Amino acid sequence: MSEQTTANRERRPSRRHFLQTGAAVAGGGVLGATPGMADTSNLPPSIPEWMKAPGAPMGDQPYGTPSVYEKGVVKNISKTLPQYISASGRTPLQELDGIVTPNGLFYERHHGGVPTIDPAQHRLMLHGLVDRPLIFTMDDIRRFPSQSRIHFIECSGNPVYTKPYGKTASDLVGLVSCAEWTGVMLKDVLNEAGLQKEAKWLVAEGADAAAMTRSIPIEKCLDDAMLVYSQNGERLRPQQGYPLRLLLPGFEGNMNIKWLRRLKAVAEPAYSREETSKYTDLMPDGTAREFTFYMEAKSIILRPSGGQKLNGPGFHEISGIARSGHGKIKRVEVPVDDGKSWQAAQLQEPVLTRALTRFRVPWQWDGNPAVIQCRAIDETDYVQPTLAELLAVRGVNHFYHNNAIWPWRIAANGEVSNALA
Ligand SMILES: Nc1nc2c(c(=O)[nH]1)N[C@H]1C(S)=C(S)[C@@H](COP(=O)(O)O)O[C@H]1N2
Ligand SMILES: [Mo]
Repeated sequence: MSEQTTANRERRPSRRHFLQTGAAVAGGGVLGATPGMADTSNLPPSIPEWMKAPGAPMGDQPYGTPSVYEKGVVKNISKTLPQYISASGRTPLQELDGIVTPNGLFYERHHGGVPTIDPAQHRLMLHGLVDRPLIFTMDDIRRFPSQSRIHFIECSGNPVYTKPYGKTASDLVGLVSCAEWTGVMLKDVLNEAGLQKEAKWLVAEGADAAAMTRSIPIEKCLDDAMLVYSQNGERLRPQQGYPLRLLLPGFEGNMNIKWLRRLKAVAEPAYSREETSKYTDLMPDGTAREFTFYMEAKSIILRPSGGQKLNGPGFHEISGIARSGHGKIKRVEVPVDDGKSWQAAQLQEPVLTRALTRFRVPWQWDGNPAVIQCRAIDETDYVQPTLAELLAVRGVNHFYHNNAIWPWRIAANGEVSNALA
């Protein structure tokens, strides 16, 4: 936190101050009184302290930050990985609303750290089976017609099958985020170079120390693949691939090459490390499933979810997110009648292709221990499976591509925990 924001915070009365002042007030019938908050001087009918003097001057924060009361809403960063070799930071999904992930909370996954790239010195090289090999500056890229589209990106290890599963939704499936991306259609750039008919794949390479390299089928490159330079209206964050990233809507996160420096048109895939030793799945018959491009339909309840606590029986809204690499979400369902049938949740508009979709279900909790869960159905009519169903097909050596239904257990005291942990 900068010195300016620290100073700014100290000018304001802290929340802890309120929480520490004196004994709990009896909330009885006082509209708006917060249980446990002794100081009621800022509550109706009083004029709150923050109305009695002008607020902080605007110049303090030329780039805004969230309220000081929201400073706990941050990325969930793994302490166990060697950060400069392999690092991940998860989106605090259960703290967010809607479908767009704020840029500061977009999940991160790096294999060689985050490079600091001067956009003036960055180039994209396009070569191989093309009529005219080309090298583009960032200005050259920005001269192509632009497009803005909302899409999710998700790591295919979200969650992996083998690790102990986390406590919160973020621990479990925080390696997914969604943004409005702006850039250019890859097909327009390929047309400029003149793709030869033998070109069946593009090998994409990142300008990080990992030189992340993946082979992309040409059909995807000529469909909705983009070269993006902006994320939710501003330039990409360094963590998301500044100044240029390959966006492959619906494909596993790993193929969305960040810090994109090279595209080579080829006849055969490169069989790089990331598509052989990694990001393939060992099947029960001993063969490895390779090139699992699309992320299958998936959903998770975020409210209530692991680590949260219901403050008593009665009405609670169940809310969560769903997505499918194959297109739009058609339905999200929650079980009713003790699991004998499923009921459709309300989908929040807009329901976009290969984007997060928010769903809601009104729910009455009777105060007894309960299990809540949801399943997504996409426009191809694929139904999100249970973990048992997935394991039956894929065996115990599978690692990536886990899109199982994830139930939460609610205890009689309202505490929510991971029902499969
Ligand atoms: N150049 C490069 N691109 C990369 C990676 C990387 O380490 N280097 N990580 C990949 C992986 S495994 C994922 S899941 C996504 C993560 O994107 P994000 O950090 O913007 O969330 O980027 C992919 N692209
Ligand atoms: Mo990933």
